[in-house]
Amino acid sequence: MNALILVDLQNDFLPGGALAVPEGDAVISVANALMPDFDLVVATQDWHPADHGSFAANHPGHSEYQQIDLNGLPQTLWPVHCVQNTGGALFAPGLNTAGIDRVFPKGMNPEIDSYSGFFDNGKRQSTGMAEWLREQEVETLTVLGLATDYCVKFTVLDALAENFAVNLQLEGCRGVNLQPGDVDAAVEEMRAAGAKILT
Ligand code: VGL
Ligand code: ZN
Repeated sequence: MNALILVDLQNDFLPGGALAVPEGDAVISVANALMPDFDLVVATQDWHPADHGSFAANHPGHSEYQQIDLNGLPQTLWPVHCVQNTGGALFAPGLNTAGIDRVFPKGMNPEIDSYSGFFDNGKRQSTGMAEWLREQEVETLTVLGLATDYCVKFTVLDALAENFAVNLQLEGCRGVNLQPGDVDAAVEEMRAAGAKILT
């Protein structure tokens, strides 16, 4: 079985959103076009409580995009984004959500961030996605979404560590590039870890 993994195709990551990824809207049509080619389509959804520790607003004296230590892990402080039950957390309006078989929310624990769709950043808790994919007898994952240098990267690296074969659909990805070159470095890291890069 082949599964398509759609990473965080949510309003806050699109132009005009709270944590807009440049050209993030360009990947929606890529996602819609690929869905019919897969046995299963899975979406991850960044789904934070308002008091989440990754939000700069919850750390007085700190600013957005600063790095801090959050309960023992390095944490980039982000603008408030993808708060549960707000419009910014909804899937992109153009996304064919009827084609999605299963959604895995992540980032609900205010004490720790969760870039990957599989585990939190400390690999302490599983979302259940790996177990579910194995139950469906999925062996190969094709991953696309936002953002290449954060949630896509960590989802791909965890998928490889969980022994799935992974294709990265680059045309369906856009990144943040907080530092110039971050996206290229992320793609190289995924390739070196065993992902097949599709362009
Ligand atoms: C993401 C930063 C914070 C992502 C999520 O989807 O890549 N990035 N939360
Ligand atoms: Zn987030």
